[in-house]
Amino acid sequence: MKTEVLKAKELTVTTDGQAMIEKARKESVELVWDRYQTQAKHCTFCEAGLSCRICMMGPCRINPKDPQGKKGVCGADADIIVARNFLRMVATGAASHSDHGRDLIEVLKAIGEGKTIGYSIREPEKLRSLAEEYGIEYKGKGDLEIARNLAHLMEEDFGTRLDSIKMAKRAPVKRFEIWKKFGVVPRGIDRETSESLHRTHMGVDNDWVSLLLQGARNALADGWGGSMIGTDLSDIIFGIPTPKESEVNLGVLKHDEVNIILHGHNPVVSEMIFNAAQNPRLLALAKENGASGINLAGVCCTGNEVLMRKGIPMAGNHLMTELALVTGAVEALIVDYQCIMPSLGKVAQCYHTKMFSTSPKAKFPGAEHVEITPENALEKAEYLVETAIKNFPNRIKERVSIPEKPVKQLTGFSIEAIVKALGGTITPLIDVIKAGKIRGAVGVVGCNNPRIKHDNAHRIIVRKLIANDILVVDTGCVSVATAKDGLKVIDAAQLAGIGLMEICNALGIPPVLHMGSCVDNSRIMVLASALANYLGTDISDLPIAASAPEWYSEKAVTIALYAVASGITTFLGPTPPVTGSKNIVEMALNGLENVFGARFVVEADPEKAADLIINHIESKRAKLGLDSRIK
Ligand code: BF8
Ligand code: SF4
Repeated sequence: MKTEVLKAKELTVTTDGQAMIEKARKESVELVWDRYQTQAKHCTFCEAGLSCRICMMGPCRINPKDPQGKKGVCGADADIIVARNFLRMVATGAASHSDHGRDLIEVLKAIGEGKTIGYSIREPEKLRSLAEEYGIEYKGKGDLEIARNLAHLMEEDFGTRLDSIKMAKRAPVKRFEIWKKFGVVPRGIDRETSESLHRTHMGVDNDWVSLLLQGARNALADGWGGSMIGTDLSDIIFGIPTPKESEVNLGVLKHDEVNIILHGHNPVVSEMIFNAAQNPRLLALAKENGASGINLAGVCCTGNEVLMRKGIPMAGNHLMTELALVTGAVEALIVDYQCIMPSLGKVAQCYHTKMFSTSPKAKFPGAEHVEITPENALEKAEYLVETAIKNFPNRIKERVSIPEKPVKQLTGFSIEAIVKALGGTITPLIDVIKAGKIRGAVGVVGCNNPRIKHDNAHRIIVRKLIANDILVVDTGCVSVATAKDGLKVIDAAQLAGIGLMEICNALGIPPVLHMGSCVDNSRIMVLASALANYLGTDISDLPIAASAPEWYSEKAVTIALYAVASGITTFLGPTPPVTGSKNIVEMALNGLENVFGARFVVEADPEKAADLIINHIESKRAKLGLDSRIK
């Protein structure tokens, strides 16, 4: 099929991205946008959520307006089909984050049992505070014993037979009561995902409301369970992030060093690569091979994890992953799991780049598989770094192009770091919100999507929010977009409204605070709970919102749903595949307000979306009796 070649400027707003798209075109390297174009017109049934391939009486696709064809073979109508499809998306997203959390429990357990030399307990105080939360008698016990006990109880959280997973109790009392009232308190983390799959088998749950409520429970099991465990254990094992300077964009790659890109989501592998890259033997080997050093750079959420804790520079986000290899300057791409396009092995083969997969759960065409476990991690990490070094002489100098200079960024704003910047309590943050200097806060989160001009919506929305005195916290791929736009330096306060500018300058923080990877959206939940508890209210009363302007992933669906179920109204760019059910659309856009005190808003135009978010924040302020700019 012949397709129109779109100009690089129409595909991405980033200049490093544009340069590499043009280079890829010249070198005949196929990219995500090329494949997107060859997809022809999207199936309207699938886009509306009206196609079902759950069983082999089908597959079915239905048209609710057609009197002959408005039901599937089993009799499922639009509401049932859309709700089942949606619930399966939520379950997949929850499974992804939660399985990531489980891998960290396994590392914690291996530390406790003395089975690993690479990993250790970096934050004993946080370990003890988690132990206390889980009811472990920790006094007089050593770190390793506490680690074993905590790992065991967290494993229980995945399959618990209790009424609630442990960390759901972190929510404000009023919120927990709402969850109880609607029967969505998450029980076991795996149990909810498993039950969602059960309910969506043909002939099980055929009530769209009931299916959606299970979606909320499954999503909450992720946000207040699997993801939260992932975040807290990463902090305990690898350190609580603290503010640190770093850099971003493809300019972080170096002409004279061995460049290794870390991609995926779980810091378990990348932290070991970091350790291996400090090894004097390997540094000497790099010199022997003509390189002046070993340069690690991250992409996507693994990138966020090592950026937050180690200050490792960030090469790019989801749609920049192929382009990072197009520089021709990457010796090794080391991946764990999630959001790793299966095209990457092919792109790597267009250059000298070697791609390595490391998780038994995630293998890729064109990649060498080097399985990393808690027991062998350091040794295998050293092998990977060594292989990358030995690949340096294979770099084809004439094909190397590293576009532009990197942009500076200040990163590492864990809750602990934010509280510290505030002087030890959240009181000053509450005070400036009450005084109206900061109008509220918005978590801008999520992905890139080739359906939308890369990073364009992120930039427009975030710039407009800060200009209107709204503090932005970001995670995931958005955080790369805002950093590249220069919004994560203290000087960016100049782009903020007068009130936010004053606060940023006084505290020495940027107007956009990086809170980490996508599992770290759990940090936003904990912060929102702390604010609500301080005010003796519920999360849904706060002048806050969430926004996912360019989302693509099932994980983003789960995050958006747990945000709404936690009381945070969420603004989406791309429309989820639910438009085939009028009932579900009505529920998502309005009805949920009566259930969770929050709802979804869908607005593809970033300017309009920003206005809607600002209006939402101001109306929440008015309801709290604070001054409001609503006209
Ligand atoms: O988990 S933001 S594209 S990399 S899904 Fe993926 Fe989306 Fe990026 Fe991180 Ni989150
Ligand atoms: Fe068709 Fe029903 Fe089977 Fe879905 S579950 S494929 S609607 S028969």
